[in-house]
Amino acid sequence: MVIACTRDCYDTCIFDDNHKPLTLFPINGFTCYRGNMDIKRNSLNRVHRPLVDGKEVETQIAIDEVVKELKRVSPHEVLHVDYDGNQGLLTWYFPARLWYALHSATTDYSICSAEGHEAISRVYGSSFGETPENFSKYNAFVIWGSDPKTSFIHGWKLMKDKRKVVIDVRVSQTAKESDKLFLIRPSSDAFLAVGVLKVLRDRGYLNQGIDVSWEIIEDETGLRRRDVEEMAEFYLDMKPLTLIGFALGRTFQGGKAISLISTIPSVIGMKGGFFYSNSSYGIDFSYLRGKFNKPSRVVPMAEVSKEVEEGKIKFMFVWNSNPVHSLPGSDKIIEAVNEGRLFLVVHDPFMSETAKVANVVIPAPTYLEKEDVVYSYWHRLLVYNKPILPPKGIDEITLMRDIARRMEITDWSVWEDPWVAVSKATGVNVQQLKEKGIARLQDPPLREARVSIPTLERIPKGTVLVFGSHPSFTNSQFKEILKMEPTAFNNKYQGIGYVKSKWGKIKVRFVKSDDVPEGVIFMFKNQLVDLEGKPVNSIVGPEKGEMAGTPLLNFVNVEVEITHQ
Ligand SMILES: Nc1nc2c(c(=O)[nH]1)N[C@H]1C(S)=C(S)[C@@H](COP(=O)(O)OP(=O)(O)OC[C@H]3O[C@@H](n4cnc5c(=O)[nH]c(N)nc54)[C@H](O)[C@@H]3O)O[C@H]1N2
Ligand SMILES: Nc1nc2c(c(=O)[nH]1)N[C@H]1C(S)=C(S)[C@@H](COP(=O)(O)OP(=O)(O)OC[C@H]3O[C@@H](n4cnc5c(=O)[nH]c(N)nc54)[C@H](O)[C@@H]3O)O[C@H]1N2
Ligand code: SF4
Ligand SMILES: [Mo]
Repeated sequence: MVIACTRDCYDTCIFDDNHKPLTLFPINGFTCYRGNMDIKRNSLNRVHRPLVDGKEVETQIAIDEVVKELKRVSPHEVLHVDYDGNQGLLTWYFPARLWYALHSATTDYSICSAEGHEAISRVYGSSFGETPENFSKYNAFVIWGSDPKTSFIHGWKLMKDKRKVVIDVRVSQTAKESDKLFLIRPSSDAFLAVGVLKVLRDRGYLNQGIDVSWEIIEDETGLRRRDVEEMAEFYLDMKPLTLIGFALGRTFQGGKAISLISTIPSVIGMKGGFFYSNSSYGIDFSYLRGKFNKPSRVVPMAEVSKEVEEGKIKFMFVWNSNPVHSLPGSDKIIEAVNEGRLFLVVHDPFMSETAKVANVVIPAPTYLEKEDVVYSYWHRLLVYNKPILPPKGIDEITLMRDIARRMEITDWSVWEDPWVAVSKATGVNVQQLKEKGIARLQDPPLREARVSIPTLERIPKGTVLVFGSHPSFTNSQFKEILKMEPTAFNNKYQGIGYVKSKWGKIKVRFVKSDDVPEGVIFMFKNQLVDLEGKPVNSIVGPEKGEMAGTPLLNFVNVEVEITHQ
């Protein structure tokens, strides 16, 4: 028997029934701090009983409350917010069928990787890149807007002892253990990529006009022409694999940057040569979610809080996500609940920041407590999870069907056998998967790139707040094991004070660090509650990417005010 970690993570570690990581490639017998602490964490900070207005009630009473409120509003005023708290097909995807059958509003699922999927698909027709097996074939890597030493430990392991060049806006852990860092200004990646392509064009690899001058490239990136030439030469000499980080999709002009970066390997004649996320092939997620039932409308994740404030959303059902922590402008969600303008329901195993303010909280089992099928966005192994601990709470599908029954939803998709749905969506024989525990998904055929150089916009000037992963958390998860103060790393200020944007201000501790250049403030994306308990994302606006609407989380223009040392 095996069990896969369901956290939003490249690696999707697979464990045996003693919770030891398998020696199978690419898990290779090791895991992270969170993997090691999972069993301990499982009993901490749990939602033990359903809560209505903070009071413990029987499950049926909580569901009655949900249904009563749901009947009061129109489908277009109902929004389901679900993301990757658990990467199980039966936890995240299949339960969405209720909300599609109800024709409620849906989000655009853009918060994390959507911008890059779209950007690479515009070049290659798909965003699928190199598999872990192929990582091993490369002798050099370009790590662009990514911190794999922190966020992708098994990928990082495969890069060990290889030549590594990093492009980042601060000195990350990855940069410290690589051969070279090109430290650039926030969101200037598209200009750097165009610079590299300009060198390649001058050397005969590309036959296209590029009308961006060296003065502009140097001004925007903060690099010299010679640095850009050095990078192009690294590409030509080493034919590296480019790891394109999700962080880039959350920058200003991030979609264009990712399209351009993904083009470079093909311009120098490589087949493949990049990796972003491999979730785009082999699983029909739309079918699993029941997207054939049309939602009444799609709300960009960047604008959820804005729509809540405008009164367009009156009922929000959250599972597998912690929007008060993770969505832009999320202080508006808290305000609306407190003022009775929004009815908020949260289904979560843990008392998340969103659960703390919700009208109704329903406890969910963790991945250690339920059956599921788990995939990875890096490797191609599909895993059948069998519970290894007794269940707590009510699982997603049972909850969805309980609500469906009371809403008199007869749509077949809600009542389809989930195992039949999994087999249709993956092409995998479920019986065999259950027996063997692991199946391998097919890889898609290689695709040719369509190279085109877009017109770039100059980057608005100012100090920029950017975010990155912390090794001991996954997004908002794991705070029960490790506590950390919200900290703004920067090269000037020390003490307590405010980070201010045009959307508001947050109180944090400032820590001076040589790893962060002037013009940049760096925070871990796992500490998104300020010193006064307010969401850090209060200062993030509704601006979004032009290709897939990903919020510009890594391009928040800010000012600093120190109040005391
Ligand atoms: N330990 C751990 N692992 C995780 C996660 C976690 O929370 N903790 N989260 C998972 C999830 S949800 C995701 S999306 C991935 C994210 O993993 P990554 O793609 O690695 O993204 P981040 O960690 O957000 O940021 C990576 C780097 O991008 C840099 N950066 C920020 N802005 C810019 C820019 O404009 N240009 C360039 N070139 N660099 C920039 C940051 O300084 C940071 O060092 O990791 C996953 N893995
Ligand atoms: N400012 C800023 N904001 C960001 C980012 C940033 O870099 N900066 N990063 C963004 C990124 S990359 C991402 S991916 C998003 C992530 O944003 P979210 O989707 O909000 O991710 P988490 O914070 O991990 O919240 C997941 C929730 O799911 C719950 N959960 C876990 N397992 C289960 C389960 O089996 N069932 C149910 N019902 N619930 C479960 C967890 O307890 C947790 O409360 O945040 C984004 N927000
Ligand atoms: S969080 Fe990532 S590295 Fe850690 S156990 Fe889970 S899949 Fe493995
Ligand atoms: Mo993410």
